[in-house]
Amino acid sequence: MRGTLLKRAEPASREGVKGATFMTETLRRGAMRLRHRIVAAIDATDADRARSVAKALAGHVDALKVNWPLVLAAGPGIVTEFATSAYVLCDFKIADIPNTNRLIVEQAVARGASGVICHAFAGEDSVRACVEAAKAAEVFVVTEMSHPGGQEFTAKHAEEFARLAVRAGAAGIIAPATRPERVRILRGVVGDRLILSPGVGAQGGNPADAIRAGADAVIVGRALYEAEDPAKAAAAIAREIETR
Ligand code: 3DU
Repeated sequence: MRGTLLKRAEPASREGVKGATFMTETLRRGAMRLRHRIVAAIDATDADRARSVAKALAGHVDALKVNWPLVLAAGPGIVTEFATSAYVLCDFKIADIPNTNRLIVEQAVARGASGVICHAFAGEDSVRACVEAAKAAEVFVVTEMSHPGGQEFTAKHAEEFARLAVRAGAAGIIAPATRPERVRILRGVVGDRLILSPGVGAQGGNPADAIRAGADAVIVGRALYEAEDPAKAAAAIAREIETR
């Protein structure tokens, strides 16, 4: 996977789903294509602001990550809305028994998600349930979290979580841009699986350092959706990455 990212198949056209409440089952989701190496976390809780940020970022980022703040504010239809023109990564941090995980992933995918994020600590059966339910959509597994508290528990098990992700057939892992040295170690565990790294900007991580350490893309929230000019902010991050 890694190294051939730009050669991946184009995501299936989503033209046919405009205005639809659910995506049709026949639409095949494609793998994330990493041209800019930026995933935008749209955590704005004003739905109109979220929509305008998403629109401004078109052509500047590779995916839109949607988390509970926006889904609770705007409703799950926002996933379908964004999915008409973007790869939508549903960051629901899924961490339940296998049956509940399956139900959550099925709903996210039916709404248009091309990828979902789950936790590993619920166990391999729970992660496998996500991978099976996702079908053509991609599953990313959280390893070590990027905030200071991520060192209390997740860091101690991050390598195990990464190995579990590989065994379960996940597309990749989430690893902290705030600790590039940990990204480097986790890269050694996951081989060519994708690594997406949150923690850039507001949490203090540097995008170039994360990519240099082995991340395929950085996840950026506040530094984009709170920016006066989100497109300009994304372009500046892309430039930093290019000159790493
Ligand atoms: O700190 P930011 O505003 O750039 O947002 C980071 C996003 O990535 C946010 O949606 C958060 O929930 C998510 N995330 C982490 O920050 C750290 C993790 O370990 C996993 C996900």
